[in-house]
Amino acid sequence: MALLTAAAVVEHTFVVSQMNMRHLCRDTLVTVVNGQLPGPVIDVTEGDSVVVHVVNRSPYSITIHWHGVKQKRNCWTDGVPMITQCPIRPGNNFTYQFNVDGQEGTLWWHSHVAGLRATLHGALIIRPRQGAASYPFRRPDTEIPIIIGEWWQQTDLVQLDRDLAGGNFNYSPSAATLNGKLGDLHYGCSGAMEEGHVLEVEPGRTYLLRFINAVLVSEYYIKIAGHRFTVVAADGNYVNPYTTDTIAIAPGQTVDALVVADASPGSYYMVAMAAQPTIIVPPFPVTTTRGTVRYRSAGAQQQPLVPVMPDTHDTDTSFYFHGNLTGLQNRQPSSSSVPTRVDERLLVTLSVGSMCRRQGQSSCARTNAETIIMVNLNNVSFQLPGGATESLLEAHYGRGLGAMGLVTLPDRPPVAFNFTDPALVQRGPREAWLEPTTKATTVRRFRHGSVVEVVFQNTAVMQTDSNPMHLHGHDMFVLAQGLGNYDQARDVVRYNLVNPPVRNTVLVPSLGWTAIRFVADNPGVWFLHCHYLFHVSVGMATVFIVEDGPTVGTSLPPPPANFPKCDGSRT
Ligand SMILES: *[C@@H]1O[C@H](CO)[C@@H](O)[C@H](O)[C@H]1NC(C)=O
Ligand SMILES: *[C@@H]1O[C@H](CO)[C@@H](O)[C@H](O)[C@H]1NC(C)=O
Ligand SMILES: *[C@@H]1O[C@H](CO)[C@@H](O)[C@H](O)[C@H]1NC(C)=O
Ligand SMILES: *[C@@H]1O[C@H](CO)[C@@H](O)[C@H](O)[C@H]1NC(C)=O
Ligand SMILES: [Cu+2]
Repeated sequence: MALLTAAAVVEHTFVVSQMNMRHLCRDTLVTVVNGQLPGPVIDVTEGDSVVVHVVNRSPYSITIHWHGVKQKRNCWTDGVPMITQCPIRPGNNFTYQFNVDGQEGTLWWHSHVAGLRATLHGALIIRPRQGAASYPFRRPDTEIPIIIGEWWQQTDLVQLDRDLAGGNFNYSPSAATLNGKLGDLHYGCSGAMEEGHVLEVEPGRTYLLRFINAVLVSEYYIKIAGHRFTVVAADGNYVNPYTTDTIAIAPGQTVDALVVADASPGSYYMVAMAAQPTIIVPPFPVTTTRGTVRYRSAGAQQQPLVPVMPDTHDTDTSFYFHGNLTGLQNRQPSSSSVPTRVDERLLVTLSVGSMCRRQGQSSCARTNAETIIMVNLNNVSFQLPGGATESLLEAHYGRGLGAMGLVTLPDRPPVAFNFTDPALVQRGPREAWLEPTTKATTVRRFRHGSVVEVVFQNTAVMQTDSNPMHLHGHDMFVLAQGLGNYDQARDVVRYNLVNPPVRNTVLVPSLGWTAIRFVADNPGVWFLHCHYLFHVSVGMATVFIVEDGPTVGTSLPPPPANFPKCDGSRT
């Protein structure tokens, strides 16, 4: 025993409270951890245990989700309200305790309650146990997390979620941010520009930038004038080095990239710009933020060089960025090859439909006053079980899920239509032509150890959105992506079964599809959802239940002490 390197226990206290922050010359009440935005960085080494005491001094019930942490046999600390736990009520506290075994790279943490993750988030960095010299790429001189965020001053972010669920989509962020800074494209008070994020560099040095997209609503493109990125990891999994001048990153995703300070000493803007689908309903402002990469030796007065950004509606840049990533084999701490046997195959459409506003009414006038727009998976829009007194996970582990009124997620769309036919993207009175959809608490059960293949198929119903789909508790092999309708006979030969990238959030391209595989070997109740708030709030989600295996070591242990109790209210 004494020969083993002792793994550390890394302990944090997160006090969640509200405070005023001033941007765009206006005070806005925000909910933050320890008075910081972004919140504290959790910096650990592979194999460590993490203990976070969350003390809730905000007026909201909250949970914290450790995004990308696999939580092996520890679904209890996954932090999804009413799915894995009852939320922590105002004035209460709960201690999350988990290990980071077999994972390295950039992950993050965020609140999983409504829109609060816009301000309740931070980086979670897992370093290799053998130190930075063991990175499978040139050792960086400096490492910097860079969180792309959004500044919302229009609304209470919990109310925003209720408004979305009620059919009011007329909200948008006021600005984008880099590490909480809006940058000099925005005015603060008395004509002064907002402060931007500054990265000071020394000529010739190498920087590892750990990008995290923590926004609620958009993919982003990132560029630094005069510099190139070498992408070395994504979602906490190494990739074969890929050199590009533009990074594409969707909400929920992380990208680690090396930047060498090899330009002539000066100042260069780092720009993050929202990438939008070609047709977006309702229209949405493009948020752009910029910071500066400044060489220490350069004169301070110099006007920074501006990068040429892709067009906002250029979806190809995102498609090619994702298509060019390949996984670095034999390096993940728990490296595994793609399973070739498939036990379960699902084709899941990500689409839009409508429902009568009045509960229980099956038909109604197709007008905004009477119908409401919902998004769905295979034509079922997800809702949490009503009036539950415990989370799905507690019910699953305890008295069973029988009373929860669950419905099985269909394995295929009920109606095969020409999913990506652009004729389905219509303008005008939207409700009038949307097909009805239904709401239910959908789940799909998997036997322990099953190999699951899911093809996510976007549709052209109403819009041309991409969808970043995030699976909790498991990483996914991203086998292939394509445009148009998925066709198994044609597309299966394009699968990368050799070195696919491994991610926890896969981007399903605009008017296209993405095929993934994962091994359902982590017992528990795992949320699968789109990472756009405007989609997850109106039903683009489901739950994957992974059953216990045959042994104690493959089963979920009992819940931790002091697990929060429900008070009957939703959140
Ligand atoms: C956490 O809650 C317990 C039980 O209510 C209480 O005794 C304790 O003081 C609280 N801790 C903090 C740091 O608020
Ligand atoms: C990789 O990127 C290049 C340049 O953008 C593009 O032409 C190519 O099709 C991409 N490859 C894949 C497999 O997406
Ligand atoms: C689907 O729609 C596209 C675009 O209109 C069309 O080119 C294609 O032939 C259609 N496919 C089928 C199977 O009808
Ligand atoms: C979705 O389900 C509703 C209600 O069962 C049905 O009327 C509608 O035609 C379905 N639409 C699609 C695209 O499957
Ligand atoms: Cu979505």
